[in-house]
Amino acid sequence: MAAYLCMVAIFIIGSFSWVFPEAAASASHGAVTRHYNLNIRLQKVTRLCHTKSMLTVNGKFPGPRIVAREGDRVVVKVVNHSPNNVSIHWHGIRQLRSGWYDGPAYITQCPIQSGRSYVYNFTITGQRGTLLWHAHISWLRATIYGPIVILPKLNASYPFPKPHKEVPILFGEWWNADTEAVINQSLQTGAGPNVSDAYTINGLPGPLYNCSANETFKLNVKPGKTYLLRLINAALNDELFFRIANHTLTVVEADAVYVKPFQTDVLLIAPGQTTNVLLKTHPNATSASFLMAARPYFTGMGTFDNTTVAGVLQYGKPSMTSLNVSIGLPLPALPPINGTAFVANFSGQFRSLANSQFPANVPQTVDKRFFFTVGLGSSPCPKNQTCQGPNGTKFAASLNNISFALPKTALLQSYFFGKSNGIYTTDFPSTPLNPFNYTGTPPNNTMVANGTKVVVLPFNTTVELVVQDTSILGAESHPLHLHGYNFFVVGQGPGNFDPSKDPAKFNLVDPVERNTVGVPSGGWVAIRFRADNPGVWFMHCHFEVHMSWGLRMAWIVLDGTLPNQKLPPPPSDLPDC
Ligand SMILES: *[C@@H]1O[C@H](CO)[C@@H](O)[C@H](O)[C@H]1NC(C)=O
Ligand SMILES: *[C@@H]1O[C@H](CO)[C@@H](O)[C@H](O)[C@H]1NC(C)=O
Ligand SMILES: *[C@@H]1O[C@H](CO)[C@@H](O)[C@H](O)[C@H]1NC(C)=O
Ligand SMILES: *[C@@H]1O[C@H](CO)[C@@H](O)[C@H](O)[C@H]1NC(C)=O
Ligand SMILES: *[C@@H]1O[C@H](CO)[C@@H](O)[C@H](O)[C@H]1NC(C)=O
Ligand SMILES: *[C@@H]1O[C@H](CO)[C@@H](O)[C@H](O)[C@H]1NC(C)=O
Ligand SMILES: *[C@@H]1O[C@H](CO)[C@@H](O)[C@H](O)[C@H]1NC(C)=O
Ligand SMILES: *[C@@H]1O[C@H](CO)[C@@H](O)[C@H](O)[C@H]1NC(C)=O
Ligand SMILES: *[C@@H]1O[C@H](CO)[C@@H](O)[C@H](O)[C@H]1NC(C)=O
Ligand SMILES: *[C@@H]1O[C@H](CO)[C@@H](O)[C@H](O)[C@H]1NC(C)=O
Ligand SMILES: *[C@@H]1O[C@H](CO)[C@@H](O)[C@H](O)[C@H]1NC(C)=O
Ligand SMILES: *[C@@H]1O[C@H](CO)[C@@H](O)[C@H](O)[C@H]1NC(C)=O
Ligand SMILES: [Cu+2]
Repeated sequence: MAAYLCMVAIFIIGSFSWVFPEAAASASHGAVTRHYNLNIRLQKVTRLCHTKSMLTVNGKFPGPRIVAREGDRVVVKVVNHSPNNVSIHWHGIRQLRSGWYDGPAYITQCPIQSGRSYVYNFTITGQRGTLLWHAHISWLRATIYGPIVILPKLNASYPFPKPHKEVPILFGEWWNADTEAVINQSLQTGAGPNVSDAYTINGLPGPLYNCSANETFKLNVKPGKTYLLRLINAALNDELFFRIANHTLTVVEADAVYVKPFQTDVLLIAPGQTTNVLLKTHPNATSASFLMAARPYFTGMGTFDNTTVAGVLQYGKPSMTSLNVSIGLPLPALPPINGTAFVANFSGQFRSLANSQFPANVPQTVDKRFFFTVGLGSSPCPKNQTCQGPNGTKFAASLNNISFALPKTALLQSYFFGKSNGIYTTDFPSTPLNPFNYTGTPPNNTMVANGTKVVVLPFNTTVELVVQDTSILGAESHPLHLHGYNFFVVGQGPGNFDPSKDPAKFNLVDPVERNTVGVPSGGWVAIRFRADNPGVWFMHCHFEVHMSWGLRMAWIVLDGTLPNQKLPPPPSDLPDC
C-alpha cells in the first residue's frame, strides 16, 4: 500500500476512473528511468449517446498519465496498432539535445506507421509541474492525449503548502463525427471545419448536454483541505474560461514553471497551456455540491462550439442519491464569450517566482529581433473546384503571410544529414514583407503565400520575437506554442506594437516563463528566449484548425562548438516516411 500513499480517489460516474499513484514515483535514490508503454488502438467509445470508433491509448480516454520526477529519464515505447500514421509529442518538455524524440510529424520525425513502434527517450531537466502529451499529426490529438505530471526532485518540496491530494483535470473537445473526416473535408472545400459537439472534463461532457447525465466528472473532497488541481487544456480549437462555483483558486504554476501565487475566481486556459491551482475547500461544508464549468473565449468571425462543460465538486462521500445532484445546481458565472478585458487582466497577473532557487534567466540583451504577424487569410481555389471559404477561396492561416507547407519527409533528418535541397529553404522573413496597419482595415489582397521556410539561429543566440495579431478575416487570440524551449513573455498589449514606445515597458525582471502564450486578439505579445538547444523546433498556433491551415513555422538551432552543444545522431528505430 505504501506505493499508493498519496492516492487520490476520484469518484466518477461511468466507466472512466483513475487513481494517482504519486508515491509510485519515489525510488530510493535520486533520478531514475521510468518506462511506459503506450499502445494506440481503435476502440469504440460512447458519449452523448453516440458511439464512435476512435483512437485511444492503452484503452483509456483520456490516455494514461506519465509521472516522473524532475531529473528523471522517461522511456516510452509507443506501439501503433491503429490504421493511422501517428506520432506523439511531449508538450512542453524541453528535449535538451534530444530533439529526435520531440514528436511533431514531418518536423522531427516521420510518423510511426501502422503496425510499427518507436521508443521515445528523454530526460526531464529543470522542469516541475504539469504538462501534457498528445498526438502531433493531423487532428489525432482530439482523442490521443494525457497528462504529464512532473514531481519535484526527491526530498524537494513545493514552494507552497503541500496539498492533501493532487488531481489532473483535462479539458477536451468531443465530436460525434470522426475528426479526421472533419478536417479533411474542411481542407478539401476550403470552408471552416464543423465545430465540436461538446467540451469535456477528463473525457466527460457533464450534465448540460443531451443524454450525458451519466458522463459527469465528479471530484469528491473533504472540508478544510488543500487540493492541487493540475489543469490541462487539451481542446483542439478553443481557449476556455473555468470556474468552480463559490471557490477561489490560487494559481501557483504555469506550463511546468512556478509562478508568484495569485488568487482568482475565474481562469483562462488556452489549448496547450497547463495551470496548477490550489483549491482550498470550505472548512465547514460536509455534504454540499458545487458545479465547476468551462466554456470558450472567442472573438473571431467564424463559428465555434458555444456550449458549456460542467463537473461536480462534491463534499462528503458519494452516494447513489448524490448521482443527480448536479441537476439544478447553479452554474458559476463566467466572463462574456468575447471577454478580452478579463483576458488581458488575467494574463497580466502571471509572474515568474524569480528568486534564488527558481531564478528567471531572462536574456537581458538581444542578438536577433523578429517581428511576425499571425492570422488568417485565403489561398486560391483550384481551377476545377468551387470553394466554400472566404469569397470562394480556401481558408488559410500564416505567420508573416507564409502558410507553412509540411514537407514529405522530416525536417530534422533533412537538416541533420545535410539534405535540405527541395525540402525546405532558410528564407523565412524576419519581418513582414508588406507591412500594413495590422489591426486596422485589412488589405484588399488577403491571399497568403506558401512554402516550407525556416529561420536558422546560431547556437546561443538570444532572440526577441514580437508576434502581432492581424484583423484579416477577424482579430482572434492565437495560442502560440514553441517546441524545445520555454520563453519569457516580456510584454503584451492591444493594437499595433510600437517599436519606439513599447520595449521601454518590457518586464525583464520577473516575466512569466512558458511554452504557450495567447497572442492577444487584435494585439501583440513579445517573447525572449536563448537558443541553447540544437535541433529543429516547430512553432505554431495551438488551435488545430489554424495549424492545419498553415499557421506554423520552424526554427533550426545550429550546434555549438563544444561536444555537449551538439545534437547526437538519431536512434536506429527512428521511423521512415
Ligand atoms: C452513459 O450511458 C449510456 C447509455 O446507457 C452508455 O451508452 C454510455 O456508455 C454511458 N457513458 C459512460 C461514460 O459510461
Ligand atoms: C535512452 O537514452 C540513453 C542516453 O542516450 C541511453 O543510455 C539509453 O540506453 C536509452 N534507452 C533506451 C531504452 O533506448
Ligand atoms: C455561492 O455563490 C452565489 C453567488 O455569489 C451565492 O448566491 C450563494 O449563496 C453561494 N452559495 C454558497 C453555498 O455559499
Ligand atoms: C465553522 O464552524 C465553526 C464551529 O461551528 C465556527 O466557529 C466557524 O466560524 C465556522 N467557519 C466558517 C468559515 O463558517
Ligand atoms: C452562446 O450561447 C449563449 C446561450 O448559451 C447565448 O446567450 C450567446 O448569445 C451565445 N453567444 C454567441 C456568440 O453565439
Ligand atoms: C461582445 O459581445 C457582445 C454581445 O454579442 C457585444 O455587444 C459586444 O459589443 C462585444 N464586445 C466586444 C469588445 O466585441
Ligand atoms: C502555393 O504557392 C504557389 C505559388 O508559389 C501557388 O501556385 C499555389 O497555388 C499555392 N498553394 C496553395 C495551397 O496555396
Ligand atoms: C481537380 O483536378 C485535380 C488535379 O488536376 C484532381 O486531382 C482533382 O480530382 C480534380 N477535382 C475535381 C473536383 O474535379
Ligand atoms: C469579399 O469580396 C467583397 C467584394 O469584393 C469584399 O467587400 C469583402 O470584403 C470580401 N470578403 C472577404 C471575407 O474577403
Ligand atoms: C490603424 O487602424 C486603427 C484602427 O482602424 C486606427 O485607429 C489607426 O489610426 C490606424 N493606424 C495607422 C497608422 O493608420
Ligand atoms: C482596396 O479596395 C477599395 C474598395 O474596393 C479601394 O477603394 C482601394 O483603392 C483598394 N486599395 C488598394 C490598395 O488596392
Ligand atoms: C551564451 O552567451 C552568453 C552571452 O550572451 C555567455 O555568457 C554564455 O557563456 C554563452 N553560453 C554558451 C553555452 O556558449
Ligand atoms: Cu491561431
